[in-house]
Amino acid sequence: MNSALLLIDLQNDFCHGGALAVAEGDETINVANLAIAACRHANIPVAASQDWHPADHRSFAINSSAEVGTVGELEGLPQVWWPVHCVQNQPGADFHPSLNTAGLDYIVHKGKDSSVDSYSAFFDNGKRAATPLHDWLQNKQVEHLVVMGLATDYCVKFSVLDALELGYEVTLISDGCRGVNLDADDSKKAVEQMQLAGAKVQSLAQWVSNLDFTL
Ligand code: VGL
Ligand code: ZN
Repeated sequence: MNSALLLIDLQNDFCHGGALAVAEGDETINVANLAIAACRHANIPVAASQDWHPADHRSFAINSSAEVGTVGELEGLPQVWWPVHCVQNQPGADFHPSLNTAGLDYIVHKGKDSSVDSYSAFFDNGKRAATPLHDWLQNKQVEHLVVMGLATDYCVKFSVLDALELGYEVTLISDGCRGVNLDADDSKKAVEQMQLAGAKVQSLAQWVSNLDFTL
């Protein structure tokens, strides 16, 4: 079965000093670089998503006259109001400087429509539009996705649930994820939800040990 690695939103704004910094977010970068190296050896394609918002995105609290961290509604969908983050072509939207971007085969941008948030790398939150990611993976006859990144309780969770719904087998690399945790146990619950939906949860070392080569 063909696998692909999917790295979710390893961007400055979700890392230390960023606009929507996730605790220990930077610690995912080494895990990602090890995963990329393993994939290069095993001929496994690597895709990465970038949260890629226009400056007028309405998930930004300031654009919706709302308070950061509270929940409201956007075009009929529940919406957490976020600080301004990952604005297209701004430094906050760049990949973390330590990420081995030369090892990426494909980049998918999401969250470009101002009127709807897009946690998943496959669809916006209303499932109104799809990104090109599924087509790219199908083209490569990928059936198994290995997923890690930021944030566990938002973009990783929604990407994994959509991938399972689309029929992929999914392995979540647990040590390659960190969460926002608006509530303290959000990430724990997210992992349980992904597992219940059918995702396999492994550490990077566990996953790599089952590839037929040594790093
Ligand atoms: C994300 C909140 C808002 C994420 C993106 O990458 O998990 N979270 N936008
Ligand atoms: Zn966002």
